[in-house]
Amino acid sequence: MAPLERVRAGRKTNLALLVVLVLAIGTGALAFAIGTGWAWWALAAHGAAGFALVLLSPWKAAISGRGLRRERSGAFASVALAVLVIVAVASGVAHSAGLWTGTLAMQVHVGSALLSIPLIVWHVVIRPVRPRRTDLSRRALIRGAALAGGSVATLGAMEALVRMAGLRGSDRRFTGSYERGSFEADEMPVTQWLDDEVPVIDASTWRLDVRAVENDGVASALTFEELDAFDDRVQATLDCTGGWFAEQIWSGVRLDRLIEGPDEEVRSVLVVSATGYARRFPIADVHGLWLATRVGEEVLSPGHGYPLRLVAPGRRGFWWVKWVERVEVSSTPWWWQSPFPLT
Ligand SMILES: Nc1nc2c(c(=O)[nH]1)N[C@H]1C(S)=C(S)[C@@H](COP(=O)(O)O)O[C@H]1N2
Ligand SMILES: [Mo]
Repeated sequence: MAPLERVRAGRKTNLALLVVLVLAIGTGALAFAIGTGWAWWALAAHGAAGFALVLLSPWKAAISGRGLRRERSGAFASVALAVLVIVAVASGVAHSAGLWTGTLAMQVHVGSALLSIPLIVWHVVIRPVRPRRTDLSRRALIRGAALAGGSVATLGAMEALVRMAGLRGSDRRFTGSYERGSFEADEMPVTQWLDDEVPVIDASTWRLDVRAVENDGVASALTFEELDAFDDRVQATLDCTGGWFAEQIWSGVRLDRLIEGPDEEVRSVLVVSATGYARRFPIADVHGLWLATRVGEEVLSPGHGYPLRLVAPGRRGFWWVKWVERVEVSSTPWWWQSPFPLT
């Protein structure tokens, strides 16, 4: 290739890489956010984006090799970015194939991806890829389609290989999670989103603070015995973004029994843990949320949320607030919160 053509080909590869990286991170976040069957589509797109990175890597390696030989500034950060992307893709493939199924695999996968974000931004700032109108030319679009097709085909080939080799990867839920401890709560992992510690709570003095009317200073306080007496049951799957799931029979009280006929101003219900961890839900969801005192007939263990935890069927694990001490209705819309918890 003539030098000028090489530069052009390099520019297109870089642009494609940037688009694919944004897609990979976006679909990954989406797969975490969705707890229903739709998660499968996000996960499939995520897998395809990962393989698109692999397919583009020989071209990128050639471009980077030329760049590194010129010893431009920022080489260290560029290499760090490359390493992070390789770690993210490798851990993702290892987890989905079933070669590395622990929560550590997902922590490494997500951790490296998150660390790569500031480096991607930095890389785009100091080596900008300027899009041109020809980037949307027929030829470019055909190449893009070829890359997408190749990525989906590679993903399909990997799935087939995993099945043929009898690896655990073929035995996953639509979210990509592996089964652990269904109907055996003791076998189910204890997981915290980030840095919460299991609190020691004395249920005899503990009260659930219910604020069923907005700005109601006079809250009702329910004891453990009162809540445990309801015995509303639900069979539901706790599916942690750390990559495991467990189905259990939970019992406690359905939330609409504590919050009945909320007025029109009320838009959401906030569920708050003794640790400060909290999630906000659309008010209509109270008919499908449970505050559980028990799992599989047994009182919850401290790690699993004793004395009271939220059960939120169809939502990923981070919505299932443990050690609940307050539920509060409010006129704030449910989406007025960070999409993922920050503690
Ligand atoms: N208070 C509090 N509740 C929490 C968390 C947390 O960090 N703090 N982690 C959530 C996450 S990410 C998951 S997957 C489930 C795990 O529940 P388990 O430990 O009972 O398996 O609890 C959820 N509830
Ligand atoms: Mo989780």
